[in-house]
Amino acid sequence: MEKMEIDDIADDGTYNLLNQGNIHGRKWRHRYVSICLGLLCIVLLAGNIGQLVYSYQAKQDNITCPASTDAPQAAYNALTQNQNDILAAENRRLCSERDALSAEKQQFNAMLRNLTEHNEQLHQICTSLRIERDKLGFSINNVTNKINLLQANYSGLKTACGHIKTSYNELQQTFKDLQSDHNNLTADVSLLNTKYKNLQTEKEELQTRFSLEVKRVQSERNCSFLRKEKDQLQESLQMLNRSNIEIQTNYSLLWKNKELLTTKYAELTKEKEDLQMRCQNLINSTDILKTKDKIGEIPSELLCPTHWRYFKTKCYFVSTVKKNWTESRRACISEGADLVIINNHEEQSFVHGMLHKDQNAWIGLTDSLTEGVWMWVDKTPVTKSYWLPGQPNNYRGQDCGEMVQTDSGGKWNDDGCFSQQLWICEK
Ligand SMILES: [Ca+2]
Ligand SMILES: [Ca+2]
Ligand SMILES: [Ca+2]
Repeated sequence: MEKMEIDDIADDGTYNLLNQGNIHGRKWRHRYVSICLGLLCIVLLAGNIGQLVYSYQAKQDNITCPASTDAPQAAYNALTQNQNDILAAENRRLCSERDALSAEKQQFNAMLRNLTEHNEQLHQICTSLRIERDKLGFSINNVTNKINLLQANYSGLKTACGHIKTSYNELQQTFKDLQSDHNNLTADVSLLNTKYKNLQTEKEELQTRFSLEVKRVQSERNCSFLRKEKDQLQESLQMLNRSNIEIQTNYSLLWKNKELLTTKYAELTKEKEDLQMRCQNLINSTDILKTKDKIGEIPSELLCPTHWRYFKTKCYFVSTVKKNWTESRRACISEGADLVIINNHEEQSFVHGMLHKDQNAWIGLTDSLTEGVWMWVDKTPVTKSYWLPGQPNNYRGQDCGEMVQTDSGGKWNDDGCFSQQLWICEK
């Protein structure tokens, strides 16, 4: 469209210029032809006038010639007069026509001068127009070059426009693809959100399961620990059973020895009584009392080992380290003693008094052989007990006795045999 418009403008401009030149040329040609025709008419008219003038002079010459007779002469004269009148009239008419033609000639001459001047002006105008035409031709060339350049630019722009249209179509296609991708992605996002929520729910369920699993593992660990403790207890039980068998064997032997000794003791007692009876008569009762007083003054350090305390013919020891009941008893046996056996209230008070505040200690008391049947380590049953209220309760299988400090004095409690405690030996 732009090219067409430019072409139209260029063509119109050129066309107008050419048309204007043609119009001016035609007008000038018409004028030249009119002028020539006017001049030709003037020349013809001048010729006619000259002929008429010549004819008139010839007639004048003929009129002046003398006549020989009167009638014809009169008729001739009349006719001549008539003709002279006609000629005079004609002469006047021709003179007037001549004057008119002269005036017209002058007018034509004036017009010719004017036309000449106008012609010169027109020449000048034509020259200036030629110059302008050349300028316009140069301008037209420039414009043509510009038009060509613009056409080239237009072609380039058209090509670029085509590329842009192609790119636009491609971009539109890309946009459609992107829109489609966007829709797909939106659908994917919705799907992922749903999956995320499902995963959150699964995560919470797994966390719950994990907590339960952790608790289960902890329980298994506790069970494992308890199994180990149970195994240790079983081993200890087996060891105790073996010890029990050995002790029972020893007990049987000792029982036999005891019976023998009891028999011997009875015999010796009888001998002693006899001897006492004999001595009673022989020894002064005062000397006997003095001897007894001296024995009572003997310090306990001389009667018992170091760190042991003497009480009513027995030595007692409180450990400074802690062991379980079996190892505590083994330590006592290694010292030629055993865990303390409390035979009466005085001994209970004494043993309790050996402990400091907040101290507990193993004593020779157990129901490991028969649950609920408490016996001393020498297999003798418990006749007088000092249990805490509510004890023994066999909590988690407690089978070993301990001395416990309370505000109301020493009391007994059953505890787990593998607890680490101080211990009290007696020998
Ligand atoms: Ca005792
Ligand atoms: Ca028990
Ligand atoms: Ca208890």
